[in-house]
Amino acid sequence: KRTLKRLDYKPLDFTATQVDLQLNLDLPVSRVQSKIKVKRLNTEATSFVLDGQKLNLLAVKINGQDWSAYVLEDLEGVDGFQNLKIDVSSLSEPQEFTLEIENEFNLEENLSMSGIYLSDKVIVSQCEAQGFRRITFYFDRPDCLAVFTTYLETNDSYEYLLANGNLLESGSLNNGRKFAKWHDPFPKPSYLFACVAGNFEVLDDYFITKSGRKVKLRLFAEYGRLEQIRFAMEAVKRAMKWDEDRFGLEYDLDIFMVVGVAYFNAGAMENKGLNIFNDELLVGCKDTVTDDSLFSIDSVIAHEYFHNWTGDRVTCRDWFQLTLKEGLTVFRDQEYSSDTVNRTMKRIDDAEEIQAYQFNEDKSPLSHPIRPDEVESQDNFYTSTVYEKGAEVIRLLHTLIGEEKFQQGMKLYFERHDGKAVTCEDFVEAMADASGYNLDHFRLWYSQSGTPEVKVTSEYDPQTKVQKVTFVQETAPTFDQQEKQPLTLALKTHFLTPEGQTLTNLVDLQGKAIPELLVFETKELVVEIANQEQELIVVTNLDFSSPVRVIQQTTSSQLATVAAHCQNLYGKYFALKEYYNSIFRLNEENFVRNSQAQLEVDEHFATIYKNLFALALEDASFTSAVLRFHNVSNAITSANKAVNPLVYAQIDKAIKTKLYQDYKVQLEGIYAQLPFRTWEYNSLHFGERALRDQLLSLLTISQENQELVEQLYTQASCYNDKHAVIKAIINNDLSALDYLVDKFALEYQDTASCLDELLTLRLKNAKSVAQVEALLANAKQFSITKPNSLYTLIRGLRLNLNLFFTKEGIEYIKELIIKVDKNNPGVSPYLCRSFANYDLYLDPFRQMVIDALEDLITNHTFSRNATEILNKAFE
Ligand code: HT7
Ligand code: ZN
Repeated sequence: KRTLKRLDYKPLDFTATQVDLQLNLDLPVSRVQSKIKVKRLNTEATSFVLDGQKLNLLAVKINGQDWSAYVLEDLEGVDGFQNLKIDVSSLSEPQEFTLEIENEFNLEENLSMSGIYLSDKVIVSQCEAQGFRRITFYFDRPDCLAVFTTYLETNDSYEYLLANGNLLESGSLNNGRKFAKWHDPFPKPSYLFACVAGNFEVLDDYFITKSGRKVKLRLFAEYGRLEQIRFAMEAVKRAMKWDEDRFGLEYDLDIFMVVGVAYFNAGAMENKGLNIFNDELLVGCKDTVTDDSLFSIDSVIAHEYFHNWTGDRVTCRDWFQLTLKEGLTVFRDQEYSSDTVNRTMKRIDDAEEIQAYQFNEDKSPLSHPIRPDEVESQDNFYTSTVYEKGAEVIRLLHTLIGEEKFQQGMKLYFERHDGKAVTCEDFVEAMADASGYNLDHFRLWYSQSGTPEVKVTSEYDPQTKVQKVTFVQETAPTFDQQEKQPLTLALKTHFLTPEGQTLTNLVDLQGKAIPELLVFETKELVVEIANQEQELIVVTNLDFSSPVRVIQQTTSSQLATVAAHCQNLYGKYFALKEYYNSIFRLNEENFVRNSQAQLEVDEHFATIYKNLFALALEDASFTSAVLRFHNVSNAITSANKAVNPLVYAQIDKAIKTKLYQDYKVQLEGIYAQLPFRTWEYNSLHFGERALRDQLLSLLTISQENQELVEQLYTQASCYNDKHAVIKAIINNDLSALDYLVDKFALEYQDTASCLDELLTLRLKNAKSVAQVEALLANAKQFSITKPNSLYTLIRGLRLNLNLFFTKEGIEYIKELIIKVDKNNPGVSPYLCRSFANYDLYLDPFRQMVIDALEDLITNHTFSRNATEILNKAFE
C-alpha cells in the first residue's frame, strides 16, 4: 500500500520553465524528442526524478552532450510506472541547463485513454491527472509550470494537427509527411498539454472579446456532424460572453478549439486553448439528443471554457487541491446555467444530485473531505465530493458574503495568483481579505468529511405565544474521520402558518427581526419567535443553502400544506419528495410479506397529487421534475436506512399504478393539452416536453393508452419525444409496439448516443445475463474498449435491480471489472464504485455485494486505481 499524503507536499528541487516537444505520431510506435529548460530551485539539490509510464527511453542529453548519469527504475505493479532519476552533481552550472530526452511509446497498444491514444482513427491526448508521463519523462505534477512549443509530425493522411496555443507554422514535408508547430505563451502544467491528429468536420466562427479582440473559434467533430455541432458553437459564445459579464474574465489566446472524440474516459478536458470532449457532450441537436443532453452539452462546454481562468491561468499546487479548480468551476457552470435557463430548477436538480450521490459517498467507506488528506491513486480524486460538494462549499461562501464581495474576492485571487499553482487556502484567503469576513471557521468545510445533519425541533407555548425553534447540527463519524466539529451553516428558512401563509417580519423576544438566512457555526441555534397565535411550520435549508441533511418530524398534514402553499419552489419540491418517501416507509412491511399487497396511503395522498396535477400545465418543469423523482433508485438512496431494493421496486411500481388509476382522467387531460410547439431551447419548452415524457410513461403503465405512444412517434418533432416513446414501450413492456423501437433503431443507426440510450433501456429490463450478452452482441455501436459503451452497460445493469442482485448478475459485473481494468484503469474504478454502497441494502443483498468484493480482492490483481476503491470498500 502506497499512501500519498497532502501534508507530505514538497516543492520541486528542479523545475521546467520551457519545453520544446517534437512528437512524431506514428503507429504502432510514436517517437518523442523533448527539450526542456530546467531550472534549479533548491541550491542544495544535485539530482531529480522524472515520471514515466510504459515508455521506452532512447537517449538523455544535457546541454547537448550525451548524459549517462541516470537510473531508470520500473516501479512494481501492473500500471507500468517508471522513475527516471538524473544526477547532475557533475554539472558545472546546475542552476540552469537544457535537458533532452528521446523516447518511444506504443500508441496502438495504449487502451487506457490516457497519454496519447487512438480514438477510432483519431490520435488524441488526455493528460489529466497523470497522462503526460505516458508521452515522455517529465515533472508530471501540477506545480511545474512551463511554456510549451509543440511540433507535431505525422504521415499526410491526417488533415488536422492541433496542439495548445497559437499556430506558428504548418505544412507538408517532402516525404509524404506533414507538420504543425504550436506555441502556448501561458505557462502551464503538463496535465493541460494536448495534441490531436485527425480528420474532422469543422465549424468555424469567431467571438469579439470585451476589449475588442477577435478570437477564432473552431469546433471539430466526426464527418457528417456539422449540423450537430452548431448548438455547441452557440454554447461556446454564450459561455464566453457570460464569463465577461458576470466574472469580468476575457479569453486570452487568438484561437479557441474544441474537439469531440468517440473514445474518452471522462466528459471533457480543459486543455489550454484546445478542449477535448467526449463527443456525447459536444455533438447533438434537437433531432439527435434529448433536452437533458443538450442542457449537459451547454453546461459542460461552459464548464471547460470557464476552466481557462479557474484551472488553467490559476492552477492547483498538488492534486489534493483539486476542488480549488473543480468545485469553483462547477459553481461557475451552475451559475451560468441558472442565469441562462432556469435558476430554481437548476438548484433543485443540483440539490437532488448531491443528495443522491454525494451524501451516499459521504456515508460509504469512500468518504473524504472536499480537499482529501490521503489517497493511493491520484486518479481517484475525481469524485462527487470534490466536484459537487466542493461547489456547494463555494456556493455557501457566496451566500455568506454576497455576490459583490465574492467578485472582489475573485479579482484579488487572480491578481495574486495568475500564472501560479496554488492551494485552497490561497483561495479562501483572497476571499477573506477582499470581503473583510473572518473565514477561519468556514475553512473547516475543506477538511471535514461527512454530511452534517441538522435536527430541527419546535416547541410552541400558547400561553406566552412564543415558538422556540432549535437547530442542532451534528456530523456522524465517517469511515475516514472519527472526530467532527460544528461547521459554518447558512439555512434559508421560511415559517408558514398551518393554512400555508409564509410569514415575513417575524421578530424574536427582543423585537429583533428574524432573518430569512440563519447563519451559525455553533452546535445549536435557538430561534424564539414572539407573538404567534399558532404554531408555525418550519421549512428550512431552502434552495439547499447548505450541503446538509435536514432531520425534522414533519407530519403528512404539514407536508401537504408546504407542498400546496410554500412560495419557495424548492421547499414545495422537497415536501413532495419527503411525502413520496414516506409512502415507502408506510408500505415496507406489507410488501415484504406480500409482493402483491395493496398500496396503503394516508388521507393526504389525494389532496397532494390533485394539487400537483392541477398545477401541471402552469408549471410543467416543476411537475415533470416531481414525477421524475418517482423512481426506485431515488427512493433507495433517499431512504436514509438500509432497504430491500426489490421490495422498493415493487412499491414504486404500485405508487405509479395508483397515480394512474386515481388520476387517469386528469392526467389524460393534461397530456392532451400539452402543446407541440416549434422546438426552442428554453425552460418553458423543456418543461412541456419533459412532462409529456413523464406522463406518457405513467399513462401506459397498465398497458392502456398505447395509441398515445403511436401518435407521439408520428407527431414528434424532436428526439426528446421519440426517446419518450421508446422509454414508455420498453419500461412498460408494450410489446405490441416493438415495431416502433425497431423503427427508432433504424432511424438512429448511425448515432451511437441514441443507440446507447436504447441499449440502456433494454439492459435495464433484461431478464438474464444471457439476454444482456445477446443485447451487446447485437449492438453495433458497442465495443468493450469504448468508455461510453462501458458506462452504458454499467448504467443499465445498475438500474436492473432484479438482475444486479442475482448470483449471475454480480458474477457478470465482477468479470467485467477484471477485464476492463487490464486495459483501462480510468474506467474500472467507476465500475468498482457500484460495490461500495452496500450499506444501502439489507441482507442478503448487502452480503452478496460484500462477498463479491472479497472475491475480487483476494483472488485478483488490479491497477492502483481499482485496488484503492476495492480495498476501501471492503475495509
Ligand atoms: N478536469 C477534467 C478532468 C478529466 C479527467 C480526470 C481523470 C481522467 C480523465 C479525465 N478527463 C478529464 C474535466 C473537468 O472536470 O473539467
Ligand atoms: Zn472541471
